[in-house]
Amino acid sequence: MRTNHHLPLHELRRRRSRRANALLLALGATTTLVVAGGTLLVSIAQERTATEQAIVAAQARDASTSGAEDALARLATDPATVGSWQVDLGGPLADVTVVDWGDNDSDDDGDGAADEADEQTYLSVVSIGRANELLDGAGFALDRRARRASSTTEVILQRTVLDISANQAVYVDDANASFKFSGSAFLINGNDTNLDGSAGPSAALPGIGTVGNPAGIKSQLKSNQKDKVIGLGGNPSVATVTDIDLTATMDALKQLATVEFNGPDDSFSGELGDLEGEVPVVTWAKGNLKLNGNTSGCGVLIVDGDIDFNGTFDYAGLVYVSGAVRFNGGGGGKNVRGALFTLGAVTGNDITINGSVALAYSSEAIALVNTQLSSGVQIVSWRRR
Ligand SMILES: [Ca+2]
Ligand SMILES: [Ca+2]
Repeated sequence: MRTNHHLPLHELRRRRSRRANALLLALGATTTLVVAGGTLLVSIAQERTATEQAIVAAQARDASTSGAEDALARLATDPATVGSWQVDLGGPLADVTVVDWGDNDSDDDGDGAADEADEQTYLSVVSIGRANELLDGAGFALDRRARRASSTTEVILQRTVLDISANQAVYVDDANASFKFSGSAFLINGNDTNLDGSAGPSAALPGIGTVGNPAGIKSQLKSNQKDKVIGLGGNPSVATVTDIDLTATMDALKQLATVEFNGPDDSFSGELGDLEGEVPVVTWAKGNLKLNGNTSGCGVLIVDGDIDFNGTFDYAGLVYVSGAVRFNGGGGGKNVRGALFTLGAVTGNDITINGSVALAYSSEAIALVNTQLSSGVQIVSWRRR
């Protein structure tokens, strides 16, 4: 029987060494397992931290957006809204501040001057959303919560400032415009007329105004029609007025449209704004428009094409037409208080006036439109960080 005692010394050492190595290997495996388990736990914890942080960051962003939306809602109700307030979103909070650039002693557009004319129509909203943050009594953040986040939304707004004026009751962009005046039941009136038909406070304007020599338009009125165009300068009241960039004016007003017809040919009867309640709207027809039946309204009516007034029409405000204007006979009276502007038709008569048509300059109607439609704000920019 062979025992270790019979082994040479060097062989004995070699065997012991091999056993020790095996033991070390076993120990090493255990250590690796322990380390791997530890890494896994740390990794899970880190992942949870990241998830929680992402949730909190998202809550802060949502809060900052909600705060800005709250400011817009308040401005829609009361355009004079300024100041600071807090919106509580059931945990997350938003600190909202609305500043009127025209009135804050600050050079908000960075042009070197504070509160100058350029800044007068602008507002800014800053909404700082915070999630999981403790605040002290003075509103300062306390550094106690493990995870917290804040996010800022900045919105720049511009007030709508509408300053439409009229220099006549009916403006024709072309002194060579062809009219078709039928009968003598119409009245184009440059004398200021209130909505109730009484005399208004402003000075009389021409009934028809055009760019260039008005003789061509005057000559199209028969003798029994000359006193159907009244206002500044006697009968017929047709005069040269300041050239208007009608296309640019119409393009600017289209931005405010809340009622749209998509063209190329639309028909409508009903209300375009609330005439009775004096609530104006901007209507934009992107093609030809036929108004049939009973139509009434208040505001601005823009037509990129020809307009046919077929039924009864009762309107306070401004009518802009890029094509022909046809007040067709029959179907009841057509009544516009405010002003009417046309570029003229591509072919055929530019303006047809047939039947009971009353077109009167009305400073009251124009002021109503300017005031009521100037109360809105438009978003110039919106960013969140
Ligand atoms: Ca300012
Ligand atoms: Ca400035």
